[in-house]
Amino acid sequence: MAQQLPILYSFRRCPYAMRARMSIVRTESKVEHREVLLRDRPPHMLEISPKGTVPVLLLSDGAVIEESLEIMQYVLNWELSEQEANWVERNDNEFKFHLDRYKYPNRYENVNEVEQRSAASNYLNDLDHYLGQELNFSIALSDALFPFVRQFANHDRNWFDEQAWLNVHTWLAQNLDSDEFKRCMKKHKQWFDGDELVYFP
Ligand SMILES: N[C@@H](CCC(=O)N[C@@H](CS)C(=O)NCC(=O)O)C(=O)O
Repeated sequence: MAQQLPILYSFRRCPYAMRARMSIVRTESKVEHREVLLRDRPPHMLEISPKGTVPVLLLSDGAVIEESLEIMQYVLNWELSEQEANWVERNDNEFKFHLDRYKYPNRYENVNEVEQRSAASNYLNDLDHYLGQELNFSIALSDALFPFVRQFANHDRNWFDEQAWLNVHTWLAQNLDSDEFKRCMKKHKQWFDGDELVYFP
């Protein structure tokens, strides 16, 4: 039987998976949802995407999209402007690099948590400035970035709240309070082959 809906392999707390799910919520599209635990990834997911990261979207025609940004682009039919591409690039590389080291300094050698937080803050200073002046900040770009800023904020919420990033605070709060984000964060049980189909959102 032909596969009816695209299948999304996802992990609730993964910021890359969140951005992909946000694009699905925004467009009112629907997928078959398979919740993955990273330590116990389903063989079928590894078969279609051996690199083993989430999210992965398997389309009805058998095509596999295994990069979160490409899933967003596909779902939203989104062509990034040069400026948008620059922000995603900074987020996924520079900011994510420092975010990981800020959250888990013990996983790396010679890493100081406070230095990493300060390096990550360069990005947030610039983002705050950009949010303050850029009226054309697209929802797509916003969704591509905020799950990562959420992670940073949650690591030490008191410290984050004390920082003078007024635009970032407002922007993040609006996203976290949104109905779309609540739908995006719907809880699912770990998926096993043979389970009854589960849909998202
Ligand atoms: N470049 C990938 C990165 C995805 C990614 O690293 N996801 C994490 C979870 S948040 C993961 O699957 N990690 C497992 C691993 O790296 O083996 C994307 O944008 O989709």
